[in-house]
Amino acid sequence: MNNNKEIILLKLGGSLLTDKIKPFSIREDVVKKAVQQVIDANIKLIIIHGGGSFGHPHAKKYSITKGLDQSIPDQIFGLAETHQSMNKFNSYLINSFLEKKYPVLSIQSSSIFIKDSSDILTHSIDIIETALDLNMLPILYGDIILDKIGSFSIISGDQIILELGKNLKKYIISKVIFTMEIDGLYIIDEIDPDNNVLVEQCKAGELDNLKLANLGHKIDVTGGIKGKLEAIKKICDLNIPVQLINGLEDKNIFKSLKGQKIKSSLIIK
Ligand code: IP8
Repeated sequence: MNNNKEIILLKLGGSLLTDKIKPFSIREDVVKKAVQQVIDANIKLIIIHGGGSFGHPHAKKYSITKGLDQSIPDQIFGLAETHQSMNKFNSYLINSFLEKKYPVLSIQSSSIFIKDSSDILTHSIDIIETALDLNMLPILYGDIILDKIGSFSIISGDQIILELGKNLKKYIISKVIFTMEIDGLYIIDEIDPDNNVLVEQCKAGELDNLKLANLGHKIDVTGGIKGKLEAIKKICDLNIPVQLINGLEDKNIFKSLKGQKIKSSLIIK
């Protein structure tokens, strides 16, 4: 690893690493390839992964995003179960790195972030930065988040990225990479509406006016592509470019981490 203060945040999408249609199923080959590419790139970064088929089914069943609701049977148990399910998924990823003798540190988002009404607070950025100083790769994940008003919700991987963008002090984020199952943002071709065109680059301010192609969706308690675009706009507001890439394409993650050209969507301020 290099020792400068620039880092990349890499979001490994839950729908990439798991089969979102089949609860609690890891796409082992995809995880293996992603891990190898991160190791090969050997740069300073933070990984944030989504919930996929581990987080979303429990969160949906117990309406965790809506907060405390006494009318939902066993909701607090469901809260605990949602967290533990994510923990299990995260452990799989952590072990995949450790098996390759690569130093990673699992950081539980529910232990370092808390909600104070609508604001998300953290006092634990030092832990992440100290791990980076030690050349450890911190891995965070979408999780439950407790709320000081005596409630709770879900913190998505995208929200975590935004909080890191706002709070990291010693490290400068040069880019955020979102890995997905498609090459980036697709819009409907004006002339041929049956055709979809990849947006190779655009400004965050233009996102609202794009006629996005409907490429289907799977259960997602944190807002799917709409929620993602809102997070991307806020990340770009911090002057951090966002690249959307296809994590299934051979060596894409490696190339993106190394700044090599690939088919993708780049969104800038
Ligand atoms: O997949 C959601 O994280 P995301 C995490 O990044 C849970 O939206 C627990 C559903």
